[in-house]
This record gives sequence, C-alpha cells and structure tokens, in this order.
Amino acid sequence: MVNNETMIKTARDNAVGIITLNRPEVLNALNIKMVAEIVFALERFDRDETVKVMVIQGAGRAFAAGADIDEMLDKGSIDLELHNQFTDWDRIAKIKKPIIGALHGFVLGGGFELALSCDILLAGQNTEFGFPEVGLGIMPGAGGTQRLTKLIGHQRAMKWLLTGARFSAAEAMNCGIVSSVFPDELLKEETKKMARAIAEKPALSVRLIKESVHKANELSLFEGMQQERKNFYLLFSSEDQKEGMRAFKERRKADFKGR
Ligand code: CO8
Repeated sequence: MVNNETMIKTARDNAVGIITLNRPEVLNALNIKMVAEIVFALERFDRDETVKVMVIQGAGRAFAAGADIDEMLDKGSIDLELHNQFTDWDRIAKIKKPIIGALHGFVLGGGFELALSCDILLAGQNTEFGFPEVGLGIMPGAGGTQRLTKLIGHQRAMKWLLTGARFSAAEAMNCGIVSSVFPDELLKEETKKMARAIAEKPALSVRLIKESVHKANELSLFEGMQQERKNFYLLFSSEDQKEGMRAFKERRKADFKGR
C-alpha cells in the first residue's frame, strides 16, 4: 500500500502504534487531508495484528489548535454537504483497539473533538482546552457538542461551548475529560508506560472492554448489560481466558496469544 502521509508521522514502539500530528507551523490545525491521513493510519494499525494500542500526539507547541481556519474560510454549506468530510471522522468510532490521546499545549475546537474520539486522555499540566468555534460564528461539527455533554454534563458543557473560553488541564481533570495530568516533560514517558501496560493485556479482553464501555454511551443500562454479558461469555471461548486463569492457579506469568 502506498504511504501518502505528509501531515502526520507514524511510528512503532513495539506493540504501540504512534501517530504524531505534524503541522507544527500552524499548531497542527486539522485540514481535510490530514484527518484522512489520521483515519487511514488508525485503520492500518487496527488491522495490524502486531499493534495492540495506538497513541495520537502532536508535534510542536500543540496537540491541535482546531480545524484549519484557512481551509474553511471561503467554504459554503453546499461545499460542506457535497464533500461530507465527517464520514472520515465517523470511521474513528469504528476502531477496535484502544486509542490514547497524549495532550499538550493547545487542544481546541476540532483538535478537542479529535481528542474526545480517543479512549483515554492524558494531559501535560500546561495544556489548554476549549471550543472557540462560537467566536468564529460557527459551532463544533465533529461530535464536540455531543461527546462533551455526555462526558461532563449539560451545565459545564454549555459553559465551555457558549463562552468559547479556554480552560486548564486541572479543570479538565476536575471535569473528568482527562484521566491523568502529568508535568509536561513526563507526558510522553507516562503515555508510553500506559500504552505498554495495556498492550501486555490479552487483546480480546481489551477489545471487548472497549466495545462494552462505548455501548454505555449509546444504549440503555439494560441493553448495555445484555451486550456486556454477551462479550463476557464470548471471552470464555478464547485461549487467553484458559491461559490467564491457569497461570493464576500455577502462580506464573500468563503467556497471552491474543486469541
Ligand atoms: N487554523 C489555521 N491556522 C491556525 C490555527 C487554525 N485553527 N490555529 C493556529 N494557526 C496558525 C496561526 O494562524 C499562526 O500562523 P502564522 O504564523 O502563519 O500566522 C500559527 O498557527 C501560530 O499561531 P499563533 O501565532 O496564533 O500562536 P499563538 O501562540 O499566538 O496563539 C492560539 C495560539 C491561541 C491557539 C491561536 O493560534 C488560536 O486562537 N488559534 C485558533 C484556535 C481556533 O479558533 N480553533 C478552532 C477552529 S474552528 C474548528 O476547530 C471547527 C471544528 C469543526 C469540525 C472539525 C472539522 C475538521
């Protein structure tokens, strides 16, 4: 397959697939081509059996300062409808393996929406979050109003979305947007540690836990629990379930095969 990446960089750290947003001169502003490259790279890692976990991070001063305003400036509604760029964004939700977002600098607008499409978010202490769209006469379009509201509730989502104000990593932690905040210089190392720890776990458990947690956002409690139960039963057909439980009884480290 031809590798046409120009706005991102991809790399491997053993079983961890790393995607680095790489337009630092515009604070990783996301244009249509860049989003397509990100989605393509995520799908490639998702298909690769040697990759267990993915990380998205930003090069330079920001994770991403939003969608590319230069690209949107002269667009009309019909251009947007015909181009239908959000079908690419929708594909992120279909990725089966966990995605960790390592956030630093600015996480704004579409950059914040990309972060909210990840499964676990870690942030450097000086990260600034926000949805500045309202000040540009637009609004979030890649899930921001929906995902933020589900995550932090009506009141705080309204506050941040309607004021467009930027808020700190401490505030993001307080709202439950990120799972941990680290000194900026430790963010990469801590992200690696978490990615490696998840990569060592049996891949099918990881995959079905991710799927079940996402269902909690989409289904009723009853339906979600039915789904959880099916996944629970399914894991008892895996070699890793037998191996994990035997290894526990034999007091040795499990040798998981990912099936
Ligand atoms: N788009 C295009 N260029 C940008 C963007 C952006 N979002 N953000 C920064 N840049 C560029 C600047 O224009 C500047 O370029 P140049 O050097 O050529 O002038 C360069 O990056 C550095 O930026 P600044 O000089 O402004 O750096 P500062 O440290 O002074 O300020 C800020 C940093 C506060 C982050 C500031 O750059 C800023 O406010 N940026 C815009 C933030 C914003 O409004 N983001 C929301 C965009 S709208 C959006 O995301 C809609 C999402 C819709 C769905 C997703 C579709 C893909």
